[in-house]
Amino acid sequence: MKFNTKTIHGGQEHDKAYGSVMPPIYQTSTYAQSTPGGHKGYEYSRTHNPTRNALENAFASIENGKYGLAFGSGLAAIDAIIKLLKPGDEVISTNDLYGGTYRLFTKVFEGFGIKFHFIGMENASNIEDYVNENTKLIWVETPTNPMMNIIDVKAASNIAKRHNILLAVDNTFATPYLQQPIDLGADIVMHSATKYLGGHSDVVMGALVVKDKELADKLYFIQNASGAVCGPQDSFLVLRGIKTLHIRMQRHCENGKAVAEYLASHPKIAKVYWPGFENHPNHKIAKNQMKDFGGMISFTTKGNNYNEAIRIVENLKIFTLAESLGGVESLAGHPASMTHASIPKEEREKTGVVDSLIRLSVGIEDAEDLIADLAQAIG
Ligand code: P1T
Repeated sequence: MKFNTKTIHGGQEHDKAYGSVMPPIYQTSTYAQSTPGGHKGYEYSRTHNPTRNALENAFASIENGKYGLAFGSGLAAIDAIIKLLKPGDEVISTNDLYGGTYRLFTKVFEGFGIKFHFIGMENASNIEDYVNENTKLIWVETPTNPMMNIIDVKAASNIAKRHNILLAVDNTFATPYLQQPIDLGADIVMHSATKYLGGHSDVVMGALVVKDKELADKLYFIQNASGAVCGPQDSFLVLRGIKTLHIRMQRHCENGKAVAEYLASHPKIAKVYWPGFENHPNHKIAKNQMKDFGGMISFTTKGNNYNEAIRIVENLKIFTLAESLGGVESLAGHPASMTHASIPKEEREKTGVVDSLIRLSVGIEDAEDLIADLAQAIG
């Protein structure tokens, strides 16, 4: 099955009871048993739920993995991965990443004795310098949030395999429409399904996909033991969202290109961060590992100050000033005070998250309207 067909049919079967084309929303916490242990495969909805399982099978299919797991948020999915580790273990992570991920790593898991190295991975060979006998996980986000750095997943995977370390890739910005990290050698693919997979800004959810049975069993154990699962209604919504992922992403990419090019030509704009530009430092790697360049863009103005950035995001009318991304509607954010506020100023400024940075999630409206909105807001 090719990708577009998988978004609609991957891992799906018609409901056995009445043939319903979409799985029913099994809004139940528990399942009748005829005798203790005598059940039809479902005991309790933290462990399994048929609607969630249908979604988990879809996750596995679109990411070319074998096993999918759905969680109550993207961070809950990341939390499950880090719970594979023990005190004393070390993680090598990208230094530019979602602020909430950084907060989870530093404010929660460092307290449990796990050590994190945040490093620039634009040159993936840098990873090797931080590997030691305690290194158990490499954490890659690509494109990174919000600087749109591109990390070579295959190169990271070669290092991981050489040292017997797990490689996890946060594929939230790219989605499997653009890149499939398991095919590039990743062990775990993670998503904030809140974003493009759901696609309609109406659900908070996380996803993991793996290929290896032993790793899947460990993660299923954590999913059930820690219990950060999503409900059946949300599972249904994300399953519905995935069915249009390919056509939404195609438009996100087209509009992203139009907006990025407009911003790059604007006399008041200083820098535009988008991997589709030939002068993006890792454009070649992006071209190799991604099918297109997506609809996420960050930029700074020549004025280079906080007040100007705030004025622009407040003036936007079609773009909504909001956290999150990946929905059909265009959103704008100010990372320094919103999504990345939990990263200390000195740390975030090192990676480029300065006070004048604005991040756009370009939606699937008419590009002309989006450009006109930016034009009036920038002034
Ligand atoms: O919000 P949640 O579903 O828990 O997912 C966290 C997360 C993980 N990884 C990446 C790359 C993300 O962008 C996010 C969430 N990000 C936002 C809310 C944001 O506006 O950037």
